[in-house]
Amino acid sequence: MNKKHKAGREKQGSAQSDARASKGGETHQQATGDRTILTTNQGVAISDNQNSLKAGGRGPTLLEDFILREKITHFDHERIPERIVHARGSGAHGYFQPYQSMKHVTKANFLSDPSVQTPVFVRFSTVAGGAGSVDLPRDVRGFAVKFYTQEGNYDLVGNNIPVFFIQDAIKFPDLIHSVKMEADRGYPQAGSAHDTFWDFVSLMPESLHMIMWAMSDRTLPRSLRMMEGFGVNTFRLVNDAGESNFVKFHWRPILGTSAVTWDEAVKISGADPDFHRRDLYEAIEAGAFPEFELAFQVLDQKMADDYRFDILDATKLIPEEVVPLQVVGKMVLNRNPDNFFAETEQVAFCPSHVVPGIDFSEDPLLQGRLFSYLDTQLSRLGTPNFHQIPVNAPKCPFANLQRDAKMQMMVPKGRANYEPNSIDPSAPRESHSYGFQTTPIPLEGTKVRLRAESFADHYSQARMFYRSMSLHEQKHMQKALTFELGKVDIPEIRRKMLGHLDVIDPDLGTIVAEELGMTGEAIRATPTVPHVELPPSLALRMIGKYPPTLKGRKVGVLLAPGFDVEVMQQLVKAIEAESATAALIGTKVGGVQDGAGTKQPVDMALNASPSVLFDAVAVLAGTEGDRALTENPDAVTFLRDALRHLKSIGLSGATSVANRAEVSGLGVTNFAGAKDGISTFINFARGGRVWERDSD
Ligand code: HDD
Repeated sequence: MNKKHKAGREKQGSAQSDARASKGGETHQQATGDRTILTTNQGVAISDNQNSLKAGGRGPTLLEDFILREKITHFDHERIPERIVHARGSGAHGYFQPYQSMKHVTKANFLSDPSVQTPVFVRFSTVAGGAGSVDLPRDVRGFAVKFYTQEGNYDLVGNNIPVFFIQDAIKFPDLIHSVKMEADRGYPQAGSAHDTFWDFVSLMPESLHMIMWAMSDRTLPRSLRMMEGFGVNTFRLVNDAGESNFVKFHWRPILGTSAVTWDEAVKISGADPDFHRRDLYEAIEAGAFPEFELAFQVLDQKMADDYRFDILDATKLIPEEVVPLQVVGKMVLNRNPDNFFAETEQVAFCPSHVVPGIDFSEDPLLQGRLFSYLDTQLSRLGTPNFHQIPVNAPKCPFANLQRDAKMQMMVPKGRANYEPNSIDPSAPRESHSYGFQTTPIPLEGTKVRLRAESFADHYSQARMFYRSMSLHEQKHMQKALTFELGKVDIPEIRRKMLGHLDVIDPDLGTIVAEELGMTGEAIRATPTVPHVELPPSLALRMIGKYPPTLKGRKVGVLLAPGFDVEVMQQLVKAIEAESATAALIGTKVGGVQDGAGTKQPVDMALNASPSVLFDAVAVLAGTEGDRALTENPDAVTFLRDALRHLKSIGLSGATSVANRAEVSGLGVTNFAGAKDGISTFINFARGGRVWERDSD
């Protein structure tokens, strides 16, 4: 053996010496004391995890190396098929607790007793992108909640938008094929701005209402903690007396809703592709637990019959002004997953997971979903035993006579694996009193492939949504449509879309046509039924719906040499008093010298912290530091972008860089100049954006 290589081998081996395995009859647990010894999956202690088994130090690797083969084989199979939709997701544990008993409408135990906390696991997701895609494409967000109730698991698998693109599940594969990366070229990743998606939409007017939502600020959430959630489909609630009502489920974020602008989304995607995942994780780690209130819209059969639209049509919503929301309880997300794969990736949601007291409607989209999710878990997780994975397992006792299948973790005892049986009196039996009872709904009809006429109006609610928006929100929608259609190569598709927009709102159609340079080129769309004028619903807006707050938001404080440390301390205190976070940014991550010459620590470096990552910003500098910032393009862009994105901006000694960036106007506060400068800055920051500055 070559001497040099032998020496190398021994050096590495000696580093492991204290983790050596059993000697002289000791088990490896005994040998290690409190140290965990590395073993194979068969429990055999490993003596060397640095080198594979070779014929000589430089010789070929031997097939006999069962330790190498076990490790590599396991690694080779680490990935499982990603979800066909909603592949990119972030999860959290928490609990749900009702404010009051909802017994009068549902017998579901977890909604009946205000003293009961039900554990939950939540997974937020984007729809179109792969598991490794960025957090901020323009996309719908999934909002799926698994309630581990004492009567079994209940999954509320919703989105952050209350309506859906299609009415019948048979169109789902077409919709998803059209929005995902194109079949031949494999792009774009996680984006709807391409020909196949808009081709599909232009041919499927039922998607237009959802398109209005998708082009609104709802699809660019500032944080997963600041989104509303919706069950989308109509479900039923059933009480002890067997009375059933229809219900729409809503989630309301305690922090209110916030969105980023498209320009911010594009820049954040580069600066921090994990923006949402990080934000959720950090908030929970910091003890700022995200909270959401669950609310119901309950309708009896008569209200449903009288409603202008069919409650079985998932492309329609019921405005809060028509059926008010009843707030039912609160969900608190207070624990991050211990392991991303084991929990967030392996969690399996199915709308068919319901508990007594909750039942389905005949919504044809929901009916298809009841099949699809169970089916997809079989392909993703590979076995009908996916319910045994800890994140999926009920937390109440469960027992039946289903047996075997891949990855069976349980060891059932006895001979009785069928029912009825007389040989095991303790074997599980059905229970008429506790068991799930399907609501008896009389059905009649002819077997047909048909879309009900009551589903035919595709334009009225699309128009209502657009007309309900504030002017700022309408502008964002116009721009989104112009951007998305601008990325469509085939002019015919753009022209068809312009025709639909003309029906939804002629002004919207005109503006988008102008912006595309296609005035007068729309292909007329002819609705099958005339649309109706609906009153606007202000509850559909994001701007102004929730009280202004800085709670849960992040303020970026850029420090340059010579800054006034007292101002910094007062500012940080004021930010924290709002239950917001102050992020200290330095031109160098190693720290920045304050005015007294003391080096102060910072959280992050300017070149990795553009102002798009923050809800408001401040720049604190001494004379030298201010001068240096004027020469630093990152600092100038930091301020310019904050101005462009209508953020509250605070300045202390940073006059030159502010001048260089041409930063002035409402919401730009000089701490030295203004009386109560810091509180003025905070006041503007609470408002989210200084809309008055929107010159556009
Ligand atoms: Fe779906 C996943 C929400 C219609 C088929 N869907 C999935 C997830 C959410 C939704 C949040 C991710 C769950 C997770 O985090 O694991 N889907 C919706 C909503 C819909 C909807 C709100 C309309 C009301 N979905 C829908 C239809 C079908 C599917 C019509 C098929 C007929 N959805 C699936 C799926 C997925 C899924 C393929 C992929 C991964 C999974 O189920 O577990 O089965």
